[in-house]
Amino acid sequence: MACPLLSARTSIQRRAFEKSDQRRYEFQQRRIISSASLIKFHYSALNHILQFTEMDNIEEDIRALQLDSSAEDGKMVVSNENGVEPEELVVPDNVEEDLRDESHTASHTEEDADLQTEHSEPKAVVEVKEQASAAEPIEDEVEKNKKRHLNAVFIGHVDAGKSTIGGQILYLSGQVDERTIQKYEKEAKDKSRESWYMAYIMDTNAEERVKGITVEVGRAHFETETTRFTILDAPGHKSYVPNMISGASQADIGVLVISARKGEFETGYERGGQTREHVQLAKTLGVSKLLVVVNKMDEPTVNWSKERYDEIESKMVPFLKSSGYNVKKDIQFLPISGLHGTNMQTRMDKKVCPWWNGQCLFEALDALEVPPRDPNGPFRMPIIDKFKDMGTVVMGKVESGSVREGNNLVIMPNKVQVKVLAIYCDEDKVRTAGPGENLRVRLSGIEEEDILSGFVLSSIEKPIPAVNEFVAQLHILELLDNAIFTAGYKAVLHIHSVVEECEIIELMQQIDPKTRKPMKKKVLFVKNGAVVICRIQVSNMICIEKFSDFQQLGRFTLRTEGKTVAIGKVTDLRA
Ligand SMILES: Nc1nc2c(ncn2[C@@H]2O[C@H](COP(=O)(O)OP(=O)(O)OP(=O)(O)O)[C@@H](O)[C@H]2O)c(=O)[nH]1
Ligand SMILES: [Mg+2]
Repeated sequence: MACPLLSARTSIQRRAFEKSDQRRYEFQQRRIISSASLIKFHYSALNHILQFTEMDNIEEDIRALQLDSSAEDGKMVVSNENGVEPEELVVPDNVEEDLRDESHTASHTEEDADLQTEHSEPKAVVEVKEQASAAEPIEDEVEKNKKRHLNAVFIGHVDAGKSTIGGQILYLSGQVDERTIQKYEKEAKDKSRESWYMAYIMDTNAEERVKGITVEVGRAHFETETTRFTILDAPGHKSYVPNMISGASQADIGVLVISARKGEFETGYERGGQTREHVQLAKTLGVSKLLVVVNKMDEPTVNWSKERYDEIESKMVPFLKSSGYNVKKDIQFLPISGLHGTNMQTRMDKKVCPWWNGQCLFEALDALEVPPRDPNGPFRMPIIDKFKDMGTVVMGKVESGSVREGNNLVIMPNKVQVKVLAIYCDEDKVRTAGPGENLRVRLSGIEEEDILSGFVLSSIEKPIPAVNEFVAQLHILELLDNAIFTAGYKAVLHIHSVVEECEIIELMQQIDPKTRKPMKKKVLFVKNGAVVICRIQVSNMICIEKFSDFQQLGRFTLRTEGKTVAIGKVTDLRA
């Protein structure tokens, strides 16, 4: 699989890049910028596996399993006789369904989906301010660890303004110069996409720029007072939901971007809109906090209207609750203009918006609190990609534990012992790194071709379990053509960086939605909305954890023909 991990670089370097081995080159560019880098993922494997078809509506009654933070919502305790731990499920709220505004003003149509999902050409990267390149100095560990690190995924319906906001953040934090902006303005104008110039900072593929749609997850870094952020700019178009899942599965927090423009909020929010689907997937994938950014407040149909802002907030709140978020604790709304950078780095002028007294985006991001991670847990780093560079280099986010240069680790599930030769965090070489960090780790003891994405770099003492069967509690969302869900059902399993075909082997127990207790009678099939405990098999060994042991590596989604059909959590592992 191609691995277009690209570091920010100058145009001269880009030309060199085009002639050289892409991955090797980019890896050598690690010191071009310090805090600024912009990287694009290429998840072509996902796109091979998944056939993108119409993304039909996902019913609003999805209730992510174990949506534990929705404290205001009712909860149900589910126990069963199969040794599965008692679990909590959220009782669905009634979600308002009155939004059926057909005035679809979004500028993208179905035809826009004809983008090829696989790009031979990797995402090019913005030319950001060049900084002196040092010869791989080892960062001072104390310096490096002073600020916490958070992965923030930008989600929301197509055209909501995610890439524009991402680009604006890089611009405001001084990582993109005026000259580059002017160049993008001209390029966007030439493509008759004048207003897209800010999004070009994140959307770096030619196809993306022509169509004005993000396809691959864009990645960039910036810092606030207290935090180093990695931005994961997810695509909003329904055809690229698998890429969004990959981005969200690496995230700690989410920025849900909603367009306030007349008709655009409505289109995203209605059934089948990605505002809904992204929220539901984000919760399932472990994104515990959401900043809901009401964007395009400058737009003439909005003009910083308090009524419009309040309308969006009042419609989103019940939906967010029903998706499992505790609106008081986990959700924060704020109005911005991504295009103009208003209320982003600094609070906005009262002249612009007299009624807003709250925080700006950077402040809100800074203040977000996420549960502390355990740096002393067993080491777990799901591998999202790999390449050769003076050894074998694997990329991924550390989900648990810490790693140090010289450590001996094991790659699971193939149980190959490896030694850590070097660790790169963002663009810097470091001696040690902890949970939450996005790393590239150079290893000896294994060949690149013996590693697949989805494998896990793991501690030797406590390696991650490898199984080809597990028991899971599943919530069926919406099956294709209202099909029934029974033993023999096949789907694509997404769990951390694993994408694997799977089959339901046995339905073990159904959970009664009324009593919220396991039903006594044998279950042969279930329909939409059911909660069921079942055995799932995959043909290749995969590395997963029980949800009760490790949430991030134990929650998953099932997709069929490009549509999310179920979400679940692993309750038991079978050898
Ligand atoms: N007026 C106005 N337009 C905006 C604002 N933010 C984004 N836009 C416009 O909305 C359009 C889509 O912006 P993008 O940033 O590409 O949207 P996106 O959410 O990244 O879209 P996908 O990646 O395809 O899902 C562009 O024309 C932007 O200029 C804003 O704050 N105000
Ligand atoms: Mg985008």
